Amino acid sequence: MTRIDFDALVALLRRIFVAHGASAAVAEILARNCAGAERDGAASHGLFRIDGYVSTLQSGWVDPRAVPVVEDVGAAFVRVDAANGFTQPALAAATPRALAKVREAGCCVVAIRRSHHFAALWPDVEPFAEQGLVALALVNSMAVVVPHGGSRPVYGTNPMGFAAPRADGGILVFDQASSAMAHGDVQIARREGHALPPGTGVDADGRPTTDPAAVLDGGALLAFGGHKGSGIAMMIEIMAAALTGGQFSFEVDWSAHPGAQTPCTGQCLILIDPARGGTLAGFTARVERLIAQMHAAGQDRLPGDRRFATRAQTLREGIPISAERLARLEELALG
Ligand code: NDP
Ligand code: PYC
Repeated sequence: MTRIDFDALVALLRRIFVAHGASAAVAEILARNCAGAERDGAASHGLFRIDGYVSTLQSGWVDPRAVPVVEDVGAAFVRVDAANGFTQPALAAATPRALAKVREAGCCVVAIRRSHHFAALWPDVEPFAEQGLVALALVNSMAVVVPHGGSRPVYGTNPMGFAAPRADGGILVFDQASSAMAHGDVQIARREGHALPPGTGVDADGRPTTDPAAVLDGGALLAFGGHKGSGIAMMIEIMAAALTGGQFSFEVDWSAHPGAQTPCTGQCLILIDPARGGTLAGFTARVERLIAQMHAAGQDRLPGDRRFATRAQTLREGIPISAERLARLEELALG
């Protein structure tokens, strides 16, 4: 194991994306996003994803030079056609308009379609909470999750990311899949030879299994929390696909692009100015009151605590990386 500085990792990843056809602007956004996940110890969406990005870029499934089209469609509604590009550049293109609308209307919906999301969601919501806003992001992915009581996959692993400002200028964030486990973590379990916890997935015959290979090769994941998580996965399909004009997870068909891994679907982002419900200080004081009760009840760890602690440590000491992985990244950067 060696360690790499965050900026050096961003620069290396930027070279990989550019070497595989991305525009400079897209490469910069994806490199920061992926390096940020590795910096935060978010293993399922950090460097582990680079081979998947490269394989997808080589397949011609995504346009890494896409220029998103942002449309102003209402007092508090921005619509974005990501033009078969990645979601994060589309969100970046929509952000100035969305923030102007939040300032005017107190809230804004950003509906992104024809977009590829292959990353964690917290980078999509954290910057807004850092500006004093409440942010909720919903994304659908590819059909690998069986609806409750069903026998074949319909939903994606459909993550949701939520962030809110805190009184000390920090933020409270949670970000999770609506499947019992993120698909990336199932792939990591297979690679590392770990069994899955019971209740994670089923095999090709619909039988419960703890074998990651059985889930990945013809089987499927279950939603977290039985019918309740299944309902949330359904809601996310509606918000991220029906509302935005993106594809449902079950509509993603990459069969003409062998090697493609990034689902082309949609994202719905809802931004709210909490000061409109009173004052920002009043809102954050209420958030702190809730957190104090959670701690008093025995919850030591808040969502986001582990990531923020890892971030602080890796920014100080560098991001751990194996010599083998670093060599692989250097090789990919040559194109
Ligand atoms: P986890 O189950 O690892 O974590 C979910 C949330 O719970 C995090 O905010 C985490 O905080 C928090 N948390 C974890 N353990 C505890 C605990 N003991 N006490 C309190 N809070 C806790 O997330 P998932 O595996 O479900 O998802 C991983 C990532 O995969 C997410 O970033 C998600 O966006 C991404 N994903 C992306 C998809 C896509 O289509 N792009 C699809 C599915 C998932 P902390 O971060 O600090 O650990
Ligand atoms: O980990 O479930 C996942 C996932 C799907 C798309 C990107 N990540």
